[in-house]
Amino acid sequence: MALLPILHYPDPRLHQVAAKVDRVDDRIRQLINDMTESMYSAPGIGLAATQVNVHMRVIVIDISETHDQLCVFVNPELIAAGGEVEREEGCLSLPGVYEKVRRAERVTVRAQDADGRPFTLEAEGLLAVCIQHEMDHLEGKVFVEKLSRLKQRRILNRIKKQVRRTPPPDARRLAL
Ligand code: K1U
Ligand code: ZN
Repeated sequence: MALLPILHYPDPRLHQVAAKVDRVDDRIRQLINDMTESMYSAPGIGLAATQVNVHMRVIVIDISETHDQLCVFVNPELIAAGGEVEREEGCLSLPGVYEKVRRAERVTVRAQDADGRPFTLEAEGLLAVCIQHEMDHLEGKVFVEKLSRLKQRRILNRIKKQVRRTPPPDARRLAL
């Protein structure tokens, strides 16, 4: 298994729309394993392939504290959605940014598992929010793009300031 580097907003590669997976083979299973390890290590409760610069429709989610309830979604499709909730979200592509976002309260998703077997899942609460957040990534959408223009501009300015304050990796090595 390998830890995969996660793209950070506003990297334009986060806006690429992911392609359908034709066949769930060993290459996809390797990607699923690497994404799972990267998600747990970050730590996070979800990860979309887009975030590791692989533009295929693959998502991993585990909202448990014990890291033993992994859900794998290949080619996820939203087949039903209902209700409305506003909940604080984070994103591994925007470290340190947490904002409230409005989404459907309940979703029904059809997808394939790591063996290519189709399944349907009904979700609510944090799992439903996380599924929608990750499916947005596959469409090239990042959660802050659901916020007002003003909030987006403030977040972008904060990120730019952080980047200016952080020396490049080579300079960091020399400083050690
Ligand atoms: O897609 C991502 O960037 C992962 C993101 C998923 C997510 C979190 C909250 C609401 C919607 C979607 C994260 O995992 S951010 C980190 C996080 O929420 C967390 C990290 C450690 C423990 C518990 C939560
Ligand atoms: Zn995210």
